[in-house]
Amino acid sequence: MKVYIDGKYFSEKDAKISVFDHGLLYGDGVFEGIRAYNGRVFKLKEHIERLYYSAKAILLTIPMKHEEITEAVLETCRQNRLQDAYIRLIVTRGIGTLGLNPKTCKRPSVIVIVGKIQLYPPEYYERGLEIITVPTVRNLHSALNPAVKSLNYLNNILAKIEANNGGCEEAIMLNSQGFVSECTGDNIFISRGSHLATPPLTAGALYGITRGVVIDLAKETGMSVAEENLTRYDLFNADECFLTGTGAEVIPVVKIDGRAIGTGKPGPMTRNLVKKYHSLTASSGEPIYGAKTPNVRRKSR
Ligand code: PXG
Repeated sequence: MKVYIDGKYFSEKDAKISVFDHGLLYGDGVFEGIRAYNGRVFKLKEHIERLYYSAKAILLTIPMKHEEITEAVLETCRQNRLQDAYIRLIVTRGIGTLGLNPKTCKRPSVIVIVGKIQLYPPEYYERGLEIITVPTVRNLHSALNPAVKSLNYLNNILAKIEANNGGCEEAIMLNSQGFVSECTGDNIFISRGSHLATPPLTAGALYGITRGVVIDLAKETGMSVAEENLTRYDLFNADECFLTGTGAEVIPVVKIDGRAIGTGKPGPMTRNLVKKYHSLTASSGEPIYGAKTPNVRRKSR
């Protein structure tokens, strides 16, 4: 695999960043996890916009225009002849001194790594996930706002370790008020009848791209959708529960903290959204290899 670093391509062996980069020294930087399906990058514009919003929040000036970053992502896919991929786009604060002041960092580095996707095993989609609430509380927005997709993921990593210690793949994180925020790398939804609910961003959720897509898809099916503060009690008594994320897509949850959710099996509403999400990823996105979609033809007129 070839890796993009600041305008050049390197082999995996030679793709290296300085030990003085504040991305390493302090987790000072931002990133995106993006996917390509069938030769098209799904929701690329949305991911790049979120990258710039994250960067703005931490006063990091990305040294490239939106279009240049878009092209770097597409060209890295081309260089690696990929049709389906997981794309990690990273902007680090850059090389500085050992002190934490970012003023010493001359220029942020832009990195694009592409790879094969690590999915949950297919049986989890069939049977559903069993997850638990963990003790590590989601970062306060007054400290490090969870809306910033920063390189500092220790909050989520600690929760993930606690989930693994409890024999689970994912963890539900609560905020300091005890409301549900999200999972370590996924947003969470519950349904009751034809109503779908997910925590608001103010509860400590990331503005998930998949979350946004699923909200739109659910509305199309005639469901009412609301961003609501949710408690564990609300989760336990939901008809259905599922998680959303670029990696996981839409995955059913069938047990939370030992309580079966609904029938204890993936429900019809979740299955329907999984199907609709798959058909959207298969039929839309930014073409990697040229103007083959109606979307691009429209632009060139
Ligand atoms: N919440 C958090 C904390 C995330 O990191 C999501 C929600 C879902 O957002 P999107 O935009 O992807 O729908 C994420 C993103 C991984 C991995 O390797 C997953 C994410 C981030 C980093 C790594 O599984 N999910």
